Amino acid sequence: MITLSPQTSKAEPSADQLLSWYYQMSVIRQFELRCAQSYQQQKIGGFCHLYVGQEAVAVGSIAATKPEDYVITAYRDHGHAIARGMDMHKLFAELYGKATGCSRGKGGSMHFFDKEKNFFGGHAIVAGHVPLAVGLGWAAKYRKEDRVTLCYFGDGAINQGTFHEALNLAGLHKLPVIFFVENNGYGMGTHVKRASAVTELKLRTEDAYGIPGKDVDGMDCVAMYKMTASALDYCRAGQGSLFLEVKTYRYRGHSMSDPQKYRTKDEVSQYQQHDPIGRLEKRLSEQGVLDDAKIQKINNEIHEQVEAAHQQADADPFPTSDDIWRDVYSNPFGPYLPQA
Ligand SMILES: Cc1ncc(C[n+]2csc(CCOP(=O)(O)OP(=O)(O)O)c2C)c(N)n1
Ligand SMILES: [Mg+2]
Repeated sequence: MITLSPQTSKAEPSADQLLSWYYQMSVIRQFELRCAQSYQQQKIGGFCHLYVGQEAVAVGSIAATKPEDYVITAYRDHGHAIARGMDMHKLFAELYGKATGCSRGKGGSMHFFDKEKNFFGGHAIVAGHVPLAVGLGWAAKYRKEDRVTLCYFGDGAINQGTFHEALNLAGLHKLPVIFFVENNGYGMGTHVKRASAVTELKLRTEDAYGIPGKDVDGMDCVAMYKMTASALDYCRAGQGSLFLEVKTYRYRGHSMSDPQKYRTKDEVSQYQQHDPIGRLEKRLSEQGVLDDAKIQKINNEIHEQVEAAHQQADADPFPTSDDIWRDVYSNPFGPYLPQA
């Protein structure tokens, strides 16, 4: 029986914390809207999956981490990267294929990466990174380091074989990993009900792998923060892994070319009534922390930052043809490898 209660584990966040989360979610929203524009202007090549609507998931959960904790996610990775504190200029540069990009322009939208921030990507293959998260968890436990791995993936990932193999190992070895399934209702255009035999996703790991599951409102960054803080305590106490079903929703298409015939506009607008940014804006306005003028000022400031980062990236150079041979292999754990 685990004690994991988002209500009781942590003190209420302060007004400053809430304001900072409001700010971060708004940065992600504006970054994504600029991406949509840049994509239409053909500045971004390849796939591009926007995080609009899901901002509270990354912001609330990552706010509860320590810098030493590891973060790893799938291809819808812009929000997690920003919440982890990655530099927007380097992100735009990566999207535009520039040499100054966080992955030197060779990864693109789905492969953001920042070793300094312990952000381990950005992975394009559905559920392909879940075993990597287990590897990160194993490394932390083996080296007796106080690090928890936060691993994010979509509802489409949990029917993949790799997911089940990885969770079995995490459960068996009681690894310090929090698995977040960002259940936004759809894998591309297929509703969860048409893809999963058991649609209450939080139930799927306890009996199978000994990993308790909980659900959390992913449209509420405070709920995300509290649940994650509780889960981090659980992992840091050596109790093993947790599986969190995050109820969320994406407002935009799956990727940039999605006619969205699988859902109605009405469905989208119903979820938008619970918009994570709007909800927090209301709460902070009721507390007297925000008013119309402050909201306008914050949004203008963010707009300027996003535009400056985009313009800088736009003016940056592309990699040279010689760069194609660089960074093909790397050894990120150099000092830890056994000595010959
Ligand atoms: C192994 C694998 N199969 C298929 C794809 C194609 N694909 C890309 S995204 C996606 C849907 C995944 O949906 P979900 O996990 O719910 O994530 P979301 O897009 O909702 O964030 C699919 C099938 C892929 N990238 N990798
Ligand atoms: Mg999904």
